[in-house]
Amino acid sequence: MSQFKKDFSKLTTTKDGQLLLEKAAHDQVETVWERFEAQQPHCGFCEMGLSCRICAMGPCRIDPFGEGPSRGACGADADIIVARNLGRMVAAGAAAHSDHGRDLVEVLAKVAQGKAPGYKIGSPEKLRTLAGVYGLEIEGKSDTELAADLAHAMEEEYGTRQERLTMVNRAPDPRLELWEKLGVMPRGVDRETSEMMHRTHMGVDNDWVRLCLHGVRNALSDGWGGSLIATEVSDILFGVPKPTKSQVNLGVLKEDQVNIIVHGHNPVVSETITLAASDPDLLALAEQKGAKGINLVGLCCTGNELLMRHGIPMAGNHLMSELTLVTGAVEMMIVDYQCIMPSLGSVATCYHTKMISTSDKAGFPQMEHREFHPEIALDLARELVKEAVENYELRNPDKVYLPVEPVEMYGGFSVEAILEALGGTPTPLIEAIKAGKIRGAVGVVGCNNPKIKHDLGHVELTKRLIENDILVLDTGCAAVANAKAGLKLPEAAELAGPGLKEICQALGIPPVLHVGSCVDNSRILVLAGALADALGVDISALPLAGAAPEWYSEKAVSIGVYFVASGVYTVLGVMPPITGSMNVVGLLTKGLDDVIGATFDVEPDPDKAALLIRAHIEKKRKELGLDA
Ligand code: CUV
Ligand code: SF4
Repeated sequence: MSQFKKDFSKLTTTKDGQLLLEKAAHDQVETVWERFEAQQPHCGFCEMGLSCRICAMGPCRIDPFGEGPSRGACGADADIIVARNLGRMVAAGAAAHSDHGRDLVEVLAKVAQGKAPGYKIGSPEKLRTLAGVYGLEIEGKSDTELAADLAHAMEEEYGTRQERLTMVNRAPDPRLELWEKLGVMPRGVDRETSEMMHRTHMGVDNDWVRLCLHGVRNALSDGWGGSLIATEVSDILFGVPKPTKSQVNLGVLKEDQVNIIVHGHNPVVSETITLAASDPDLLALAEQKGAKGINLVGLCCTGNELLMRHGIPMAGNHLMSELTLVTGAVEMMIVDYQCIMPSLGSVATCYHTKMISTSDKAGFPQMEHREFHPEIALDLARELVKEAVENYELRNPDKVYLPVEPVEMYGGFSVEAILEALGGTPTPLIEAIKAGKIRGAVGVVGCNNPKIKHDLGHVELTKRLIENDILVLDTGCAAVANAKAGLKLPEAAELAGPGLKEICQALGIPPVLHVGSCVDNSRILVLAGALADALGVDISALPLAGAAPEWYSEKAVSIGVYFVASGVYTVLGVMPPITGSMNVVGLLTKGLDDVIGATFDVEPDPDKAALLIRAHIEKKRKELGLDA
């Protein structure tokens, strides 16, 4: 038995994680931590970004110690190789978010054509707001006519014809001018990703600075493009999130109910499953099978989407996904795409759990593929829920282990909801910041990564920030970590510094606001833009920061880059594979400040990361003359 199996408290801070890891060992289920350990030591060239396998003259690698080769077969040096690798990470991340956005636009178009039963315009108000953003003729148009026009305009955003994305106009004017001046204004969502793949082909862009700048443009096409479209269209179809009570951790699974987990990112699938799970016929069938009900819960970002809009409980974040199955209490897991470990199907074979994949672009070993299309989604959702209910009989009670009670939480803080809590305008927030009651705000975002003790990075950093009167907005797996730690309850204001505590208590909100899924980081951009506009400054002048303490995914790289490119200083908890080029490291951690008004830092220790962020926020306050 390997070393780590003896002390699970070294791997995760969470009680449910530790207890389920023990059960996984007992059930002989292999987890991500075990496979991660088997990968040690990692390849040093790859860790530093110094290996290249872009073409068939390679693979090549550069010797960081200067004794071996300093160039690949084509002549690329360390700077070129590192910048190309980083650029391709941005491209993959931007593609993932933006393709998710496209899928939603397609549903919107089908709703307009009456070809998507089971979907509707959930927020006609937001539809009209967005139609306004795109300058569409609104007068006298029905919702479906407007939806058709908006879907068409958004499809154009993905293409080649535009000189700049329309969505980008929501950024403050000084930012737009800066992007224009630097030549990083995103033109088309797919175009920037496609151009990145082109530029990084052998023999195209071999200027590492230009490659990094295109990385900026590519990431902006995600943050202010694909991701923002994903968020806004989700709101149009499924409603704008409002503060909602919910519960989190493995305790949300119920011993006496049919448990269905939705996992992945796109609410297109999980929303129809939500409808089907409350179907009276299926509830009656569940009762017939001896279950007290149908319990739908979420995992990762599709879970965040449901939590934000319907208060559907959340089983856990990224590193908990295998362990949810180890409870032995899951009748069915339905996945769409992104962050779904290919190991899940094999974990499920130890239990009775049915595993269902649903996206034409995402297949997995040992899962049954049942493809969702808007035309048939509702029928398919009903069929799947029925099969889950029927599977309840096959559950083996001896294998069920649900050792924890769920933690209460609040989610649903869309920008609209935050503004509403403030009385309709950002003014009270700005006043609180000016008065120093709130020193600033930080977006804590991103994944889990076995390189960091599970949830430690998120929770410790968040606690240090709120203690020091810094408001935290979080998304993705960070948001789930903070919720599990009890930080998303109004009572958590007790853990905040005196100023933040006063504000939270007056408004009845937690000091850590759940803003949504990863594509909803675009909500943080929009809010930052609104604050900057209200103060008449650029985003980079605001006492704001971003943090991705436990990031793992290429999507997180794109997020980090568009945060920085939007003027938000960002601290990463995991080092990206760039240390092979001190030029690239220098640009990202220092040089960008002069160019774009923000930089990256890397700091795995959450206490130290909090100090870096606090120093940055105090500096920005001083520059704004706030504490004179
Ligand atoms: Ni999109 S991208 S592990 S599920 S936050 Fe979670 Fe969130 Fe990272 Fe993935
Ligand atoms: Fe090697 Fe250049 Fe080909 Fe990369 S692109 S594999 S460095 S020859």
